[in-house]
Amino acid sequence: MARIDVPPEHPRAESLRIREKLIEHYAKGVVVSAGLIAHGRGEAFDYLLGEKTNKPALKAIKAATAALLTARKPVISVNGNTAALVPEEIVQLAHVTEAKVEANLFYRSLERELAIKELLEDAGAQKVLGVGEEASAKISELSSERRRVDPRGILVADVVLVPLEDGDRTETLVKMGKKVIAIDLNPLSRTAQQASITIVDNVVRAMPKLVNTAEKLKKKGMKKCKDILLNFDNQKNLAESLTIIKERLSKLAEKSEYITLQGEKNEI
Ligand code: PTJ
Repeated sequence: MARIDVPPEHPRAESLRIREKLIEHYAKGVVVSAGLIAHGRGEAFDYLLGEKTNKPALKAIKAATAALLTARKPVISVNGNTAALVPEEIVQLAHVTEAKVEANLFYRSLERELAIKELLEDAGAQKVLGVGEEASAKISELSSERRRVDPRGILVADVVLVPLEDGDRTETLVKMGKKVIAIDLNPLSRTAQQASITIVDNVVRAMPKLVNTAEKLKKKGMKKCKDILLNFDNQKNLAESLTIIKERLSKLAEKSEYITLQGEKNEI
């Protein structure tokens, strides 16, 4: 497979490094080809959002950590793209919030589950649920392979974090009475619309911030977490993400210039 060394001075070095990581994990059997397509879709929305964690995403990150910290049985659901991009942060977040980690794949195969398990264990995970026969429970309302879950994990969870998800499962988990936290760059996706808390941000930026916020919030106690949750409105927050895109595009159209991440201004 043709590979490139990303020159550090390349204006899109970070974006290229992320792509390379996904391609590398595609070759290892962790990421599926549809995962590469999904990433391209995410990148397009990231451009529209200005490739940074915006205010509504920060609000959702706070609410998400509050939900994880107050949960009785929190679970972080891991798919191929997430395992490839943020394995260490998954383990760190699970540690701070005392959440379980479960592999749950749309394109399910034992080989992929084992590859993801190994990747997460190399990153420090003690236990990865949902692998092979351990995913012995079924969510009957779901038709995709995601219906197979671990009876110690997603099945009994009260809060589930689902980065890069498809809409069906989010809807079903919410119907089952679970609080679903989504990380999705597309504020219009069914997942984003159906989740209880939607973080409209790139998983590579959102996950380290979730870890950091959880560490800080944990010290402030349960009352603070509950107040944050009471004051969070997901639909309002999603509308704010859309407004950010709208206003950003209007400004760019007016000025005919592209404002880069570093705040430099380049003529288009
Ligand atoms: O590993 P598997 O088998 O479980 O499959 C994983 C994929 C991602 C292929 C599967 O869940 C899928 O097909 O997802 P969708 O329906 O393509 O949705 C993925 C969503 O994630 C889209 O709304 C993308 O905009 C969004 N997305 C892509 N990359 C990122 C992202 N959101 C946050 N951070 C990203 N890096």
